[in-house]
Amino acid sequence: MKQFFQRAAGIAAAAALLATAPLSQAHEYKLGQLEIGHPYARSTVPGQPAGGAYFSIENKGSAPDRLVALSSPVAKTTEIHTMAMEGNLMKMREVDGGLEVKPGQKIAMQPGNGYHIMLMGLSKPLKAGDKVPLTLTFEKAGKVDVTVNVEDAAAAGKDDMKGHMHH
Ligand SMILES: [Cu+2]
Repeated sequence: MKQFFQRAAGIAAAAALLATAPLSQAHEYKLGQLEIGHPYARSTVPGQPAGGAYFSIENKGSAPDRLVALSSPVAKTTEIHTMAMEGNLMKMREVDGGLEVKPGQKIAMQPGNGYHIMLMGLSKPLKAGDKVPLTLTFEKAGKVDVTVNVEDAAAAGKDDMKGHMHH
């Protein structure tokens, strides 16, 4: 697994420079005091082992919560990743212990920087227009099922798509 991330890191660096948010119809989900906004994933090409998924989490409550697990039938494993500068390289790594959302905080995942969800071991390519089920588990609020809209990665820039090819 370590090797996998090291190989991915260099490619991910290029993606960071080219990120733009795709335009599409918004959809959102509520779970207690949490709001999950517009889950979407980037389309992948055949043979691509992993894809990125993104959404926003807003905590409207007065206590922190934590996204601790995710699962999807299209991926063998699903991880929360963060991208950060290490020296002069942008690297992605798994977030240890889940992703905390503080009261009043809104975390907006996006391609190229900050957090994203990595769908690893895809059973088939994600095609633009596909709808993919994803289950989010929060430490306190529990589980919520959302629908991830697959959007055309090429529409946001070819180089950005390459950034998530992971090989
Ligand atoms: Cu990743």
